Amino acid sequence: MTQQVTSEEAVQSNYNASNIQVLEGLDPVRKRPGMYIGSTDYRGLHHLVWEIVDNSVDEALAGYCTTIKVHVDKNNVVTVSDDARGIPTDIHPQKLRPALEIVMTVLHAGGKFGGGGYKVSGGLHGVGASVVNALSTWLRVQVRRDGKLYEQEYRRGIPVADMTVRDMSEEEIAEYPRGTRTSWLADDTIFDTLQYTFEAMAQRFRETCFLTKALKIQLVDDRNDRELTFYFEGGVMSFVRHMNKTRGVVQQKPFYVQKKSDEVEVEVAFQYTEGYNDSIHTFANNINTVDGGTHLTGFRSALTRTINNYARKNNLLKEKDENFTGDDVRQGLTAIISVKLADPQFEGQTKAKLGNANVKSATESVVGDSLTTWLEENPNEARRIVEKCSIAARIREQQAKIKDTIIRKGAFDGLSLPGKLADCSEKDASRSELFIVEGDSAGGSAKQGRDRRFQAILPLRGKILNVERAAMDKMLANAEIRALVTALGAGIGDSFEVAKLRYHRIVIMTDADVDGAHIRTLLLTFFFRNMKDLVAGGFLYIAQPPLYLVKHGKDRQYAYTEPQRDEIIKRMNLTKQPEVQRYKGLGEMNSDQLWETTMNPQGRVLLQVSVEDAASADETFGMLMGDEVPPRKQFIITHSRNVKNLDI
Ligand code: 0RA
Repeated sequence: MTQQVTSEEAVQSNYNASNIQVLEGLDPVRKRPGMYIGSTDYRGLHHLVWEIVDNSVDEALAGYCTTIKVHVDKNNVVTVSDDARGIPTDIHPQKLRPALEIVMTVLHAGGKFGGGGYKVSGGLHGVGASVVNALSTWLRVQVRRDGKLYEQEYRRGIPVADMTVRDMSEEEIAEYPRGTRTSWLADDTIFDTLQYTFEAMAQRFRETCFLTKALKIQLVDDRNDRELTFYFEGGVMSFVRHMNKTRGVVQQKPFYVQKKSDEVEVEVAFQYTEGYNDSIHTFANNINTVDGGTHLTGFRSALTRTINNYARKNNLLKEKDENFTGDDVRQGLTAIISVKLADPQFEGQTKAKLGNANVKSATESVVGDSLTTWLEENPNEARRIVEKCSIAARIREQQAKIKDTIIRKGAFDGLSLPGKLADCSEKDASRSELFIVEGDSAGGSAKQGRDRRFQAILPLRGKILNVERAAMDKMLANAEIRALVTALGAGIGDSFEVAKLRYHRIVIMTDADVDGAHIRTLLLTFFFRNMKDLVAGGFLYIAQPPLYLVKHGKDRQYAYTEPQRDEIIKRMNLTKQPEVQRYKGLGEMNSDQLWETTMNPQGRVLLQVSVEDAASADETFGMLMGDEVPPRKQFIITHSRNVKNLDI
């Protein structure tokens, strides 16, 4: 006997009213599926499976589910069944419909029934079964609990009829007593393809089972008679072994810990390989946090600290030796860091970075404590790990030396002058100037406007420099910087020789905007770090293009500051309103104006950059490279001196 279950109101008002409501509810999903599942290609199609399976995995995380079965039939109908508590079927007190129907037909209804545990939020995760329902030609959901079988079917998200309930037979109870079973056919008017990929599903479920220790997932594919079952007693330790299957390992047995600290469940495994790269994967509530976050930070700091402590204590690092760096201890490391917590905060553009601050200390203390003990208890493994770190440290030191020698030997010697340098005809360096100009267009104006007898122009593409802003060592590989070093002709680093400089006035000429300031800062830093004597010798200058042009009839005057502009206007015999032009970039000036205002030694303003001593310069530039603006401004004011009308 099948019985229709609805509230009295729902029975009285027939199905139409609620149909309309449902239609409105899931309409946005069918209109813009990409917003809910990312795309409508094969990835979006698989997202439907992840969505339904993840709901069952949530039950496993809460301790109510041991087995999930995923079945794909010959017609691309997917069935996911679990042995969990079953989606609630009782009547929702406000909506007066069965909870099951609400879960399946109302957007984001899932969380409202959440029985605590480690529910996730944000991103594309947990958009709910209703999204799958909306994007399916048909879907059937069945809940078995307490000897009863509840069922409802939908077409494109709309119920075909009210939920039914009946008693199960003895056989049915014996076969499948408890849980939720969902079958659906994805809508081929929405998706480009209905072809599920066995490998993609296997990979996803394998990973899910690594991360959910007690969970078994069975994957059955009727299309090609394939079947796989995943279950890993070792949790993330099995994950690490799996990743290292094809790698040579330094450690026999992976390090493993699972422990709760400050309401955060921390599970970590790692194993060193013979390789040189690290392979560290992090998860929060089973979500792959590809951009890392607080769990990764906590792990890294515990690893570095604990290995250094162990090596010192056991005299494997001698007094004269420096500590291992983070890079040293991570070389060849394969690691899984998995945390579970009640309210994960996902940050960043792709919401793939864990932000909860307490997770750092939780991970750090769990890993720090257990690794300290583990190293004591496994002296052979510990010795091999420290040896591996020592090799990494030695390689690092040697590479630094090699780099140094290459630079000293003059990697830049013998290179012909860069193609984009517009050199001057003067050969006497003391009479020659080099303008380093931001951008090709400003470079063009400067080339036209200059006095080619003694002024050379080197245009640099600013963007490229800007990207490399953080990494000084990378700058040496940068084509723009190499051009600069060759143009100057005096070497770099320890081998830099002022006597070889091809120009005695090196002028940085950038736009008066934020980008220009960035590039200027970067170039200043570069010179301080790699050509200190050039700065100390007073060879470096900053051009000062005017900020304003004040026009009044035939009278044209340039102002370099705001007060100067006002002063100029005040002094004019005004017969009408003067016209004030604000220059935003060098490109706004034609070549004659650029010459007249900025490059012509008769009348231009140059700021000479000087440093008291090279040591403090580097420190200052550390600060300059920070994101704070005030110190940067201050530097330029205190360490620059106005040099007007340099005589040539
Ligand atoms: C919240 C509460 C309860 C069960 C579920 C969620 C649940 C959801 C899904 C989704 C797929 N399989 C599921 N199994 C269970 C039950 C609360 C109770 O009545 O004990």
